[in-house]
Order: sequence, then structure tokens, then C-alpha cells
Amino acid sequence: MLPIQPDRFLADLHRLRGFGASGVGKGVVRPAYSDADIAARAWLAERMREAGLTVQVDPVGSVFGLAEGRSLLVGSHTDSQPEGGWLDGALGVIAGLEIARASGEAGGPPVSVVSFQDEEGRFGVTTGSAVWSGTVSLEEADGFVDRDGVRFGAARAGMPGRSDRFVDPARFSGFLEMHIEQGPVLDRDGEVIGVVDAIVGIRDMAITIDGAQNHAGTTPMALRKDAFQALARFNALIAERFCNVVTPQTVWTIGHVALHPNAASIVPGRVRFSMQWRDGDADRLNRMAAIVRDTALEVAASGGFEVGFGPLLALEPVTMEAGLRGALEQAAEADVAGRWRVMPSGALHDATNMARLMPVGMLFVPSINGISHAFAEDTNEADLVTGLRVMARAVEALGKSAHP
Ligand code: HGY
Ligand code: MN
Ligand code: MN
Repeated sequence: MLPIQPDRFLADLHRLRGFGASGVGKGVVRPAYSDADIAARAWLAERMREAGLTVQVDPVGSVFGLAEGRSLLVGSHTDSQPEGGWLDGALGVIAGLEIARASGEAGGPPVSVVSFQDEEGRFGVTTGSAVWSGTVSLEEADGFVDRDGVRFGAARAGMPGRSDRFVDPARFSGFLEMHIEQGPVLDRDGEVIGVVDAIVGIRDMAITIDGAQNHAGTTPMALRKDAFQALARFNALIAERFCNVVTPQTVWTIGHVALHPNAASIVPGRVRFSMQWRDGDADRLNRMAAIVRDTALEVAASGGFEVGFGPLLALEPVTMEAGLRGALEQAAEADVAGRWRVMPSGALHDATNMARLMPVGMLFVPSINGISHAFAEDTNEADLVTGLRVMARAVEALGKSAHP
């Protein structure tokens, strides 16, 4: 067994939490390219150097700690949602760091580590790994804007120490990502490990509806073009129309709404909102896209509104590679027989993009009460360590089998 040190791993996880600690529970506020994110990445790069890895920060700010020669790549992301937990992404990066460190100390298989940039989609969806994998071109990504109108191109220019070269994916034999489940299944059923078989796909698009801003006291109801009412109608209609298409596993979310000018005595003239939907079936995602567009256009036409669509960001569902999945399953069975399961991921991960470049495998540990993308996100430390052990076993076994 690789000589992983659980105390060192947990101490580093807690140190990383210190960058952007929210003050509420173990929450963090560390969005991509924020001061806290940049400081956390500098700290991480130092830990990688101490572990004997060569640091390369790629053009978008993803931080790689490279082992010599051909290696497995292990990691995730260290940016957070605007309100996030301490483990989403951070767990996979620090697990990778500990495994690379332990393997280096024991003369085990070479292991490289990565923290991808903007996994949480301040600008897009898994932007750093999407650009590296070619899912999105750098030119296209540079045009993405966040909810405050900042461009990705401008934000990445503020990330210090960037190389002008991307890392060559051919140097890696595969990508392993450990993550919290972010859902209720393992916690509810008293299991400690999930081996992922597939990751759902996603579609995400900003929609703008323009009506007419006017006085809230004098404008008769029949003469209004109220952008909020248009959004409310759109929301009700898509819920009805999706019924014919979705399964109980399909999800959709309007998570960000910017109403203009957002004042009690003004009929709102404009709304910009996010429309996101996720499912394991690409065809269903595309049928939902047609419903979204048609419904928005219909609402606009019937009420005299203008509608605008932002770029449709799309990631297809992916399956995990059989060899890496098998290694994780065997490691789970050896460590926690009867207390693990195979399961899909309803959350997105950098592994989705990595599947375009190399074999990928993913491991979950439980989320207490299934909470994530919230300050209350947490996992028992014993479960974090179990995940680390299972991952280390798999890495060691893959090293022995000379995973191609
Ligand atoms: O939204 C997601 O699934 C991921 O956490 N960014
Ligand atoms: Mn994550
Ligand atoms: Mn997340």
C-alpha cells in the first residue's frame, strides 16, 4: 500500500479551506480568478513543488504538478461556486497531491496532479478542462462573460505565472477524480464509496427578454410589457411542456435572474436569466433545447417582447473507462466490501472533458444530507480518508499493471 498520510492530507484540505473561508460553517467563497482563488493556486503550486513535481500553469490558469515521464493524472478543481463548500473540487486535488507525494516517497508509480480552472462555471461550464480538451476553443471561451459582464479573456490575463503553452495530454495514461457525491444516495444508504459509471450531460444558456420599463402606478395592466411576468409565464410553460419529455432523473434550473432595474415601483423592462438542464440522454437534452427556444419565442411573440439567446453551452453524457473503473471497483471491494456501489453522477466534473483526451475514472464519497453548492456541505473525515485509501489502492494497482 502506498504510504499515504491521512493527517497530512486532512491538514492540507483544511489549509486550502482557509483561502476564501466564508465564516459560515466550513463554507468557502473562492470563485475562479478571485484573489482567494489565485492565492490558493499559488499555495497549491508550492505544495506540488515540495512533492517533487514540476509546476506548469496553463494559459487559462489550470495548475499542473507534473511527474517525470508518462503518469496518471489525478485531480479536480480548487475554484468554488459563489457560495460553496470546502470539499467540492478541493477534495480531488488534495487527494491527488497526497497520492503523488506518497508515491514519490515510496518509489511508486509516477502521479501528476491538476487543479483545473473555472470548473464551477463563473464563465462557462467546466471552462478550464473544456478548453484543454478542445470542447471549447480558447477564442470562444475568451468571449464568455460572467454575470457582472467580465470577460473570460480579461479574467485569465490576471492569473499570474501562466505559461503560453498547454500541457501535452499524451504524457498521461489516464485521469482519476475523487469527489464528494453532492447528492443524498450514499449517505442515505450508509455506504461509503461510489464508483461512477457515467456522468450526465448538460445544456446551459442565458436568455434575455426585453419588454418596456414604465411606471408601476400609472401603467394599466393591459398595456404593460413586464419582463418579470414574461419570465414567470416562460417558467410555467416549460414545466408543462417538459412533462412529455423528461424522466424523474432529468433536472432543470433557472438559478440566476437579473431583473432590470429591479425596483418596487418600476415595471421591469428587461430580464436576463440562466436556463440550465441536465440528463443522461443527449437526445432528450436536445429535445428540451427545442422546447426552451420555442417557448421563449412564443412568450415573446404573444406579449410583444424581444427575446435574445446567449451561446448554448453543451457537454454530452460520458461513460467511465472500463479499466480505470475496474481498478476503482477492486480497490473499493478490497477496502470496504459490501459498503460501496456503482452509480451515475448527476453533477458535472472535469472528468467529462478529460474523457475526450484519455481514459477517465471517478470515485465518490458521501455528502452529509446530500448538501453541496452551499456553505453547509460536509463529509465525515473518516469517509474522506476511506476515499483517499481506495484511490491510492487503485493508483498502486494501475501502476503495477502498467496501465497503458
Ligand atoms: O454544476 C456542476 O455540476 C459542477 O459542480 N460545476
Ligand atoms: Mn466539483
Ligand atoms: Mn461544484
